[in-house]
This record gives sequence, C-alpha cells and structure tokens, in this order.
Amino acid sequence: MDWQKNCVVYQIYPKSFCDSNGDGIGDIPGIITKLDYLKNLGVDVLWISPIYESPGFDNGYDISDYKAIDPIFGTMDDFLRLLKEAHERGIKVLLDLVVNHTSNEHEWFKQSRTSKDNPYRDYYIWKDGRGDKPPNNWTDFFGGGSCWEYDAATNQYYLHLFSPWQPDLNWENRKLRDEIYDMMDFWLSRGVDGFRMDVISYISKPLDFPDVKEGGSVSFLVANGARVHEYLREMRKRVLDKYDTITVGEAAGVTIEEAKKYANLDGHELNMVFHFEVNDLDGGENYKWNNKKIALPDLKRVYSRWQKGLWQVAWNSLYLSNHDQPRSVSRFGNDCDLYRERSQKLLATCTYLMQGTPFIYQGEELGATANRFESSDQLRDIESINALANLREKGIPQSEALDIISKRGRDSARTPMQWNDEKGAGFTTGTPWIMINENYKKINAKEQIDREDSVYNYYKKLIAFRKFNQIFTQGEYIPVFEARNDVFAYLRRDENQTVMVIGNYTENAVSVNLADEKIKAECCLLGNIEGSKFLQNGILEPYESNVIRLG
Ligand code: ISL
Ligand code: CA
Repeated sequence: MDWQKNCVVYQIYPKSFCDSNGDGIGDIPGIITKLDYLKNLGVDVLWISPIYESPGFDNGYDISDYKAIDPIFGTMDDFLRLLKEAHERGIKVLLDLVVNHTSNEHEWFKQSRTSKDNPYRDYYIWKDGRGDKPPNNWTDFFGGGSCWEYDAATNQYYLHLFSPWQPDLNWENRKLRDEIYDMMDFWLSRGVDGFRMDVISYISKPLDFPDVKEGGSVSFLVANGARVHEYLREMRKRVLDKYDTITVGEAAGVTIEEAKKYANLDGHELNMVFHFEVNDLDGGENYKWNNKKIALPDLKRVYSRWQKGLWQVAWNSLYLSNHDQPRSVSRFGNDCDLYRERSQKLLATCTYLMQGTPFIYQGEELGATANRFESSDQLRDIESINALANLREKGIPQSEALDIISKRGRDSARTPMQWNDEKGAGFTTGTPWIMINENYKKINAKEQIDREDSVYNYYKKLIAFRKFNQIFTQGEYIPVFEARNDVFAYLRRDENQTVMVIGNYTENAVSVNLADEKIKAECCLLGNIEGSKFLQNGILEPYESNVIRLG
C-alpha cells in the first residue's frame, strides 16, 4: 500500500502555531519545539502553509521570493533543521506551492510591469482595456472589485483572481513553467516530501477571457482550463517523478469527473485533490456571508457521491476545515459546552474513516471553536475586511456583519493555537498578531493531553486505529440508513470483514434499528461515549458515534 494513502496529514498555519521569540508571530523554531507533540498525536506528514518571503498581504499566499524563507518565520537554516528533526521522527514535510500567482513585489512582476517588451512581460497576464473599462467583467475572489488592475506605466491591465497584490502568472509561457519546475526541484532536492498546490485548478485560463454571465461564477470559468492536465503531467515528468512525493491539489470548481483526472491512481498527475462541494453547501445568495447551516442529508449526499465516484479510479482527501474554512466543530458539530468535545470526536470518526487521506487542521484535535470578533480592528484577513465593508454597504448592521464574519470568515480559523492556560496561551509571550480566542483557559493542549477522555486523546486513538485497520484504507464504502436525516452511517468492507461507522449528528437521542438494514452487530471497536449502550438498546445519544464490527 502506498504511504500516501495510509498516512495522516496535519496542517500547520505557521503564523498562528507557535512563536519562539515573543514577536507575536508563530515561526519555524516554534514548530520545531512542537514536533514531539505532533509525533505523539500520531501524524505522519506536516503540510506547512507558506513560509516563503512575502510582503504578507495574504499571509504568505503572495510570494515575493520562492527560494527564500521569510524572516518573520526564521532562516533557511531553521527550515533545514525543521526538516531534519521532522525526518528523524519519521514525519514528512509538505510545503505549500503557490504558483497561480505571485506577489506584486516578486522580481518577475517588477520587471514585467516596466515595459511591453520586457522579457518577463509575458510571465503575467496583461490586456488592453475596453475603452476606459477593464478587459472583462470578472470580480476577484476576495470581494475587492474587478479582477483587473490598471497599470499606467504601460496603459494595460493585469489579471488578479485574488487581491491586486497577487498578479496571476501566465502558464502558457514555457519559460515560466521551467522556472517553477526548477523551484520545485530546489525544495525537493533539499528533502521536502511534496506539495499542497494552491488553487492549482485555476492555472490554465480561457484565452478568450469571456465575460461571466449574470449569476455565473468566475471560479467555474477559470477552473479546469484546457491545458491544466497537460501542465500537471509535464510537472510530474519534469520534477515530481524524480522523487517519492505526496501531492494534493487545492481544486475549487473540480467535479468528480475532473477529479478522476487530477487524482487518478495511474499517478500521472497528483495523489489527490481538495474538492469544494462540502464548503459550497452553506454558500448561498450572498456567497458565503450568511447564517445558513449545512443540512445532514446534503452532506451525506456529497460524501457518498465522492466515495463511490472515485472508487478504484482516483483517491480522495478527507478534511473538515483548513485556514480558509470555519472551525469544524462550530460548523458541522455543536460548540456548546455540553457537546463540543463529543461532536468533534463524532466528526473526526465519520469523516476520517471514509476512504481517502485524512487532513487535520491545527486546533481541530483540541476541539477549537470559532472566534467571536467584536470590532473591525480585530480583523486581519483581507477577505474579512472587504466583506465587512460590503455587508455594511448592503445595510447590514455592524454587529450582525461581525457575527457573520466570525462564523464564516477566515480569521476565525486563524486565531493562535492554544497550548496552555497562561497569558498568551503558550503561543506567545508577546502581543499576538491576531487575537487569541478567550476560551484558551478552558480549551488548550495541556489540559487535553493530561485528560484521558479529551478530544486530543480520542484523535490519537482514532489515528492509530485507522492506521492498523487496513480496511479503512482499502475497503469498499457502502452507505446505509441513507434516507435518515439524523444519522450518517456507512459500511467499510473487504474480503475479511465488514465494519459499520455510525454517528448521530443531532442533539437528540435517536433510535436505530440495525435490522432495518439487515445488519448484525458483533462488537463495538471504537466509540465516543464511555459505556455506550447502543448495541444493547439501539439508542444513539446526542452526537454519539460508534465503529462496529459486523457478524
Ligand atoms: O476562502 C476562500 C475565500 O472565500 C476561497 O475562495 C479561497 O480563496 C480559495 O480556497 C483559494 O485559497 C487559496 O488561495 C488563496 C489564499 O488566500 C488561500 O488562503 C489559499 O488557501 C490565494 O492564494
Ligand atoms: Ca516569532
């Protein structure tokens, strides 16, 4: 079995993980001090969000030098030490590859904007306007207005799908592609084990740059462009195939049919992708800025479609959240005192025991919750700041707007790791770059590690359980109780055995008759409630989950 399929990945958002020098910003030496914590949890791979040199308009997703470490995070020596210390513990390290765009402070862009015949001009996407209007009607993904920024020096516009500080690269240019493969080689030859590829589904643009239709989305126009698979195959041949890597593509706008190409088991492109169909479930009229709750039947439908759709053709990734998405317990579970821990355990169980490679986002293993932002000066993320202005413009009162942003914005998942109950939460001795969730006295790693029935210790058990039961990597996925809107349940089956994973996603006790699905239970292998009576009385307590061996 390939290790890429059997491993568990842990995502570190470095700015918020651990600060070693008291400047309020998490850093690489800080990560090194936590490697034993991660080893103890049982994870095999770290994905570290960008640590390259960057002016930081989008927290490192705007890179000005791909081959340098940003001084806020440390030095190249610090990074090489992290790599060495991680490898010594049997932990692999994956970097974030952000190659849809660079920072506007990247040397290539500085050159590119100087003149139309500069050799770097064609590294980016420049167009004439339509009269005094931008080349088309696309608006950026951060709610900041047009995707085109006018540049007076050459009287043209450049494309930026994200902020104006993130000009899009032109992948049609072969020299640009060569530079990117060379840069990947730079990191892989230093021992990096692979990449998470930022918005990789967007790199091949439609060359006629058509207007987006009323009600349509730019995302679907730019996703899965004509040459994206050609580029990824080229990347695989030119660089990835020289190493034993793990690759995951962030793939907004990718359908199951497309995922079968990106993440095909034939290994010509990537190991897997992050699809967005779960994230889109609570989207709506106002994009994601609403109070919608995800309905369980919708969630089940998406999960089952992807499980069955990729079966024996391609490979799934399994994630609940990341640095762009709301905290999972607040979004899919119940973050009240009574059910927070139990529902986080349920979510991990039901998500990570499907087929695919599990990804844990920092803090999930503690049951970290959404943060409440009370004033605009507490916001840090460019998208949240734009959203506040846009919501206010629509007439939504400040406190309501802040409430929506707290629930759905990206800052909420970016508050610092809560390591202990001391001032600064063990994250920093200084002033943190973003506020610390005030619940750190109650929710923190120290308390979690010391208590046997904590979320952390459950995650640890679950990771080990998954790893030593190959059925979860290889077994078939068969949904059961499909019509129920309170329970998510499925079987995993291989030639030797069948197990059932079942979870009650509601705050009420529910009764489940296994005979309805002709299921004969043998014993409970793992549960989130000590002394569960489920196998005796058929009652699932609120947010209860169980893994059961069938006879
Ligand atoms: O979170 C989003 C905004 O609502 C998504 O649309 C997000 O922008 C999209 O998932 C792409 O995310 C990635 O690229 C962005 C960066 O800001 C995100 O942090 C990164 O994960 C641009 O590099
Ligand atoms: Ca620091």
